[in-house]
Amino acid sequence: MSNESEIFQKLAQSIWDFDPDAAAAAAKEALAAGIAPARAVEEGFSPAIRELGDKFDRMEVFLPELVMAAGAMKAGVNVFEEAMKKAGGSLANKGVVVLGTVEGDIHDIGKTIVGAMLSSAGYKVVDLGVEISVPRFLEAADEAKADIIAASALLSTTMLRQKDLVEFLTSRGKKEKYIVIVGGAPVTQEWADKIGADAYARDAQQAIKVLDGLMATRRA
Ligand code: B1M
Repeated sequence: MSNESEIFQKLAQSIWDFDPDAAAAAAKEALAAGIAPARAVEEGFSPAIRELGDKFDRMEVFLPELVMAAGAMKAGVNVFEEAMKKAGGSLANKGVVVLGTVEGDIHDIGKTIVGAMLSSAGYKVVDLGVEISVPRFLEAADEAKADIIAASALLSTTMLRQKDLVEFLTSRGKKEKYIVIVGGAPVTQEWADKIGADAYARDAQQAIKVLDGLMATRRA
């Protein structure tokens, strides 16, 4: 069996090769080697896709390559998602999360990882998908009797929808009813504070930590 650094290398290489089968195989190898999905994503897949994102920025690769790389990453993330769902199935329900990527934004890989990690940590996650309008977040949260609304944004333009979400909840008198957490590559703690969100997380692991803390306070 390969050692950890060889597995991280295989995870990254599958993204650079735009190869979904290799990504799924490397993800299975990581699980079999006992590497936590969060580490495999953060140290294997993510640096490779971010490097491609930087090359895209410098016009060294173009949208088709980014789409193919994302396809490979999604195949690998699906393997982790399944494993994490199984792990979370037997845990106590820590709370209900309604999760989505905001309107105008189709980036869903990070959002899916956050959802899978929250499930594996014992939250019930209702993943609405991408391009979720502000009213839809609230409608789904009311329907699911959610505790938490989680909004992901990957574009500096669509971050503004997170602000709209908080304003909408306030205008409907629902701001205190839900914990609002925001995240995504351009999002910062400063931004979360500025728009009045209850929480910010830079990655899935931190989302669990922050939400565990807020839920404990809420239930105390
Ligand atoms: Co897009 N894209 N993209 N893209 N893309 C970025 C975001 C970009 C930074 C690339 C670049 O130029 N360097 C840039 C945004 C620039 C900006 O706004 N400042 C960009 C652009 C410009 C675009 C398009 C506009 C390109 C075009 O069409 N000309 C277009 C937008 C389409 C749209 O949404 N309307 C576009 C399209 C695409 C693809 C379809 C090709 C593909 C997405 C496929 C998919 O998701 N199904 C794609 C990809 C893959 C990327 C990059 C390369 C990688 C994103 C990713 O999956 N990262 C990205 C570059 C980058 O981010 N550096 C880029 C891996 C993932 C695990 O990390 O998503 O950050 P991330 O999630 C993390 C954390 O952020 C956090 O936890 C996750 C796990 O650790 N997190 C949360 C995420 N959500 C959270 C929510 C939380 C808490 C934490 O609580 C609610």
